[in-house]
Amino acid sequence: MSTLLEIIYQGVLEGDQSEVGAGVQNALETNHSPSEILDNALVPAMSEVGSLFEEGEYFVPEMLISARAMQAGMAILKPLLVEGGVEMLGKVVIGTVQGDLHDIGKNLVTMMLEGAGFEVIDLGVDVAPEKFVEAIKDHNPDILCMSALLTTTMASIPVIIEAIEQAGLRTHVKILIGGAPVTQDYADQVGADGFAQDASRAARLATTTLDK
Ligand code: B1M
Repeated sequence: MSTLLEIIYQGVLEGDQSEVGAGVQNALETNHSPSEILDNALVPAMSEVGSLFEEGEYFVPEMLISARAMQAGMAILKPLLVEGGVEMLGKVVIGTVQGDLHDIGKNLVTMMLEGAGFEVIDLGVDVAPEKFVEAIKDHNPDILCMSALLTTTMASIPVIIEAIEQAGLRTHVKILIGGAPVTQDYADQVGADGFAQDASRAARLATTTLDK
């Protein structure tokens, strides 16, 4: 890895937004391509952050700070990647289900998905079933992610899956779910394609789901 890419990598690990921003600018000026910076510095750094989180070395605050540093780099790269027609890994629509206003976990999942190379359309919180259906029609995502933090709002997940089925779109999209009260058993019970217990595992699951 070149020194500049190494600086960006370390900047993400340390959660240093200005170092990552400046590093990305410098790398672009010295003829590193946007996709090289993404694939060889930002994505592996976020993957390392995910591993450190799973090993208990990093906690939610460190992960959030690193994700924001990664996003500082992504903000510079995104228009160039779009302009250059660089293919993202896949497209994800994500939202917190109807009745639920918790978004910290969802935002973290979004950041990890972006860090893994996905284009993510975030519908926000309190998302009604018909909004999820509309978003599938509008954006044609590979994956739909739902977040639920309350035992009461968890019950919205099967309602949303039913609405997607009714709209004839169930086979168009893989459905992954998560949030504190959600479990693998629940995912199986409601007919989701997968469950992830945290943001790092969600990004990994999304990547492996694409291969299926
Ligand atoms: Co609320 N709240 N809250 N709350 N709140 C909980 C969830 C609660 C467990 C607290 C408690 O009582 N101990 C409890 C739920 C009990 C239950 O139903 N089992 C609770 C309650 C009751 C409520 C209210 C009803 C309180 C009230 O008004 N009486 C109310 C509901 C409002 C509503 O949603 N309609 C409410 C409100 C709020 C605040 C607005 C004050 C605030 C939210 C701010 C915000 O999100 N912008 C809040 C907070 C902060 C919490 C706690 C303290 C923290 C949640 C959080 O952000 N965790 C929470 C208690 C707790 O968890 N210790 C609590 C950090 C976050 C990184 O983790 O969200 O679990 P988490 O996300 C993880 C994983 O779950 C997973 O990855 C994430 C990152 O690793 N994940 C996914 C999440 N989504 C995923 C999607 C995926 C995959 C993985 O898709 C594939």
